[in-house]
Amino acid sequence: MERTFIMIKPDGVRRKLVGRIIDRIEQRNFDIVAMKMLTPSRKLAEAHYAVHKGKDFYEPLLDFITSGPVVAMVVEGENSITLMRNMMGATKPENALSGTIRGDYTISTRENLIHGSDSPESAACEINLWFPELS
Ligand code: IDP
Ligand code: MG
Repeated sequence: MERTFIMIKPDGVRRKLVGRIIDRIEQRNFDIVAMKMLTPSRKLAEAHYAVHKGKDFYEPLLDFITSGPVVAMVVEGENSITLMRNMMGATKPENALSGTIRGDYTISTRENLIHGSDSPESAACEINLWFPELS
C-alpha cells in the first residue's frame, strides 16, 4: 500500500472546505492513517518547499502557508500518490479541470487549497517531516 502526504492549505481551512475535501478522499476509498491541524512554523514551511527556494513565488508562498492552520494527513491506498495528484487538479488554474478539487473550488495559482506529494521520494520525505512520530 502506498502512502502520500496531503495538506489542506490555510485557504481551505479559512474557506471551510475541510469537510468537503476530506469527503472526496474518503469517497475514493483511501485510508486517512494520520491527521493533525497545525499552523506551520517558518522552518517547517521552508523545509517542505525547499525545492522552490529562489523562485519568485517562494517567499509569498511561505507567507501564505504559515498564515494559519493547515490540515496535514497521511493518505494510504494503491497508487495514492498519482491518484491524489489527479484528484487535486493541475497547479495552473487554466489547466485544473472541473471535477478536481482545485478545478471546482479555486481560481488562484497560489491559494490552491491542497498539497500532495509528487513522487515516492517526496512522499517519504514529507511524511517524515510532518509526522516524525510515525517513523
Ligand atoms: P503543486 O502544488 O501543484 O505541486 P508546485 O509547482 O510544486 O505545485 O508549487 C508549489 C506551490 O507553490 C503551489 O501549489 C502553489 O501554491 C504555489 N505556486 C506555484 N507556482 C506559483 C506561481 O506561479 N505563482 C504563485 N504561486 C505559485
Ligand atoms: Mg509540488
